[in-house]
Amino acid sequence: MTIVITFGTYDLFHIGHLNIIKRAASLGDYLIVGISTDKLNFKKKNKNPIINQNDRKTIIESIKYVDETFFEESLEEKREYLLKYKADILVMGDDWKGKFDCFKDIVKVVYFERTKDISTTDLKKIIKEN
Ligand code: C2G
Repeated sequence: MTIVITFGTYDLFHIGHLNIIKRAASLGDYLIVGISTDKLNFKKKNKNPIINQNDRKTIIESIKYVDETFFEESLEEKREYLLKYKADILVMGDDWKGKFDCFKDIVKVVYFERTKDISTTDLKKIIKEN
């Protein structure tokens, strides 16, 4: 069985998020998604997500391509998560290109091209302007 793992915040869930989840699932038999906690998100981006971590997790675990989810508490623990969940493939969008190459000793690392013309940041801007 090939286990695929991917990570993200998935705030204001949109088609770019769905596309990468679907593509990640297509690489293996079992897809695990690590959801950034609100605290980790604040650390990464200096702001809180609009949707809280429990709701973001509930949304992700309801997607038919997703088999399991967990909270990603810290970026520094990525190696531990990969080992704990026995991942074979790590998938991320290419905004993270190269950043996870250090895990190539334990998993295959795949960066997919981001879906164009959509992001949580853009959505927030559009909502604000309307
Ligand atoms: N994504 C995408 N296309 C978009 C927007 C996002 O392919 N238009 C991908 C990102 O590249 C990422 C995933 O969707 O792989 C989740 O994106 P974010 O929620 O922005 O994730 P991020 O906050 O970058 O968290 O440990 C890694 C981090 O937790 C990733």
